Amino acid sequence: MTSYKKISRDVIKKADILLEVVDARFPDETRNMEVERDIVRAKKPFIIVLNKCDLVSKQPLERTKSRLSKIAPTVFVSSKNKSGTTILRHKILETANKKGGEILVGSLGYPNTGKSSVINAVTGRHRAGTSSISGHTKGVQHINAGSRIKFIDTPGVIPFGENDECIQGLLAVRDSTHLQDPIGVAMTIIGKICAENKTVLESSYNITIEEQDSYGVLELIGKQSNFLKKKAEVDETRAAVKIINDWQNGRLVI
Ligand SMILES: Nc1nc2c(ncn2[C@@H]2O[C@H](COP(=O)(O)OP(=O)(O)OP(=O)(O)O)[C@@H](O)[C@H]2O)c(=O)[nH]1
Ligand SMILES: [Mg+2]
Repeated sequence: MTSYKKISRDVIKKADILLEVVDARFPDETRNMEVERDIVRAKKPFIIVLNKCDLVSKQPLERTKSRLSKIAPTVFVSSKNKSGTTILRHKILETANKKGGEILVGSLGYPNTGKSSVINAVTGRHRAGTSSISGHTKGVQHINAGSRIKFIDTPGVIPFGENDECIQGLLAVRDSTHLQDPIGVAMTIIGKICAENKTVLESSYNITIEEQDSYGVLELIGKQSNFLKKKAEVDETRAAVKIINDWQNGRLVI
């Protein structure tokens, strides 16, 4: 068995309840069916934690929450703003459904989704190490959160597939300089934002979006930013890098 599967299955076996920590901006891509299947197979309850909810506005967040609640109890949290943490604490106590004794809570998810930050936010202390550079948590770590709750922090054990460069870009696991196809990643970001609320892009880049597709919007942003190559052609790569950096640094709130 690969080591990630071993860590993940060990944690599932040990824990009374699991948190699947996903990025609230793209929850579907950061959920992992295999992990969810393993949890269900082990007959353990789990909660989907939509973290980084400070980067998503209320309406889409509520929509995602009610959609995912059909799969498992879902809460949204901003570890950054420490919001949603009391609700999560209550949800853990309620979902674990354990009378008395300690509740061991395992946290699982892709690298950089904020697994350690969620634990710190609920604990109220910086006990789990965090970093903007993915792969920060190296081993499994136990953290006491008081009132019966004890967390198991894990490294981002879910591996990316061969074609997951885009998710790695969205999760800031790879920065714009380490992406083979920054234009593709930027177009995905544009597509996601336009599907929810194109005014975010219009006000951030001072543009007006009419009928353009994602590539057209990218060109518009490049033009407006004055990113030009020779013969006054738009430098799409430079525009893509700017958008990816803004997304990765939390400057684009959906
Ligand atoms: N805007 C925002 N950023 C967050 C939030 N939670 C975590 N982050 C950022 O996301 C990055 C990763 O956070 P970590 O808690 O280290 O993530 P992790 O999942 O434990 O990462 P690994 O241990 O490396 O797999 C850091 O730059 C955090 O500051 C949040 O609620 N909002
Ligand atoms: Mg971590």
